[in-house]
Amino acid sequence: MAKSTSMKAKTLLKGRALQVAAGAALLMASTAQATEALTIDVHRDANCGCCKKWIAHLETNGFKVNDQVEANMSAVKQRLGVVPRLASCHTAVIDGKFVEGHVPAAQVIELSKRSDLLGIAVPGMPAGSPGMEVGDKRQAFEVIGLSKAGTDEVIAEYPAN
Ligand SMILES: [Cu+2]
Repeated sequence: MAKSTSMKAKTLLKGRALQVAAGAALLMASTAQATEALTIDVHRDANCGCCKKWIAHLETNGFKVNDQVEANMSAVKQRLGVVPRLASCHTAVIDGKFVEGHVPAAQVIELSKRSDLLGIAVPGMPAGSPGMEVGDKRQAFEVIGLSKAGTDEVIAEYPAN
């Protein structure tokens, strides 16, 4: 009797080891996927300096940026569903969702987990946001999410306390 119990325990252990191995393989696969998902298209005007600085911020944080110079940014915003109240300078697209303005890389990464959102935005051009550094000036700003229903949600507040 004792022998069969110990056999059962061994089989369970073996099963558990297999589960752990499978879990590790899954984890590795999802890490590879996350790296791929970091490709982002950025639409901007030719002479936009702060747009280029924001692109540099993304690249520093591991993104691969497809830089696209546009003749008509308001047409691009309209096409991508950026409502006028959320508008800024450049408009990026990742996984079919828009990223409007000087959004910090952390929120761009979090956007991949939000299938309920059309996109996120930092409206205007607040000083101190990524790509809008003006000496030590730190203007408070919010990252706003636009839901598929058309409502706004505050995703993050800066400066973070
Ligand atoms: Cu700007």
